[in-house]
Amino acid sequence: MNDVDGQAGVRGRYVIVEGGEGVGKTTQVVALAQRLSEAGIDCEVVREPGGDPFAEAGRELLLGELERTAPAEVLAFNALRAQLLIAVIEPLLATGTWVLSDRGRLSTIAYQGHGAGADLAWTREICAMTVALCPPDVEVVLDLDPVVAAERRTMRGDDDRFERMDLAFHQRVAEAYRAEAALAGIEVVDAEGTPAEITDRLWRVVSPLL
Ligand code: T5A
Repeated sequence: MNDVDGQAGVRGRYVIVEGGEGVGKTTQVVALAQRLSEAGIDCEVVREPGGDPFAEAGRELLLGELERTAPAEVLAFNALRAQLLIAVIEPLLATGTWVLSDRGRLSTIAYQGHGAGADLAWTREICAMTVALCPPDVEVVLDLDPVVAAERRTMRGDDDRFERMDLAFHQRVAEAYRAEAALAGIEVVDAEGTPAEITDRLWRVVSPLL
């Protein structure tokens, strides 16, 4: 479906906030949702992996400790993404609701491709095929030194299997986000500062969609 559906009215926008562990994605999608609501926009926050009962059950499996190969992880994250896109996001957009997503395909490319060593070209292709089911209007990457991000997470203290990976893994992931963003022309936003300062930076990227 295109931007405007003559019968259902204006289509909602699909915004993805990306970045490594603890950079502030969850904090920021909630803050952006509040700003959009204040601007009179209906919006919903979703997360990957997750979003409906099937995808939330898959999230438990993927964030759990069972051994798996990197290619299996690529396919599993994309299976849950397809569920979220078709069962949750597309219907919301069709009714004019905006969707703010905590993570998307760049997470698979950064974590499973650059981080865990799945073949990059293959991983990008699988992700591209999945995303084609319902492409985002904008993706934005929050960039923060993994050491600072780890301090934020330590203060919170509930790490999952990916968060427990060593600093070298998180450095690879952070560099991967910068590299992939540069390749795809995706905006990278500095995630140092107060939450309100970061929301202002993100708003400059998101508000042109209004
Ligand atoms: N994954 C996911 C893959 O490997 N491949 C994939 O394809 C996908 C989709 C998901 C995991 O799955 C992996 C990656 C992940 O490991 P998750 O819990 O959804 O896990 O994602 P996380 O990134 O781990 O979520 P976090 O909650 O750890 O990080 P956020 O959302 O970036 O950060 P947030 O907002 O929760 O903030 C973290 C802490 O910092 C504080 C917050 O209050 C919180 O305590 N904070 C700040 N402190 C100081 N200054 C600021 N500006 C702050 N902003 C937030």
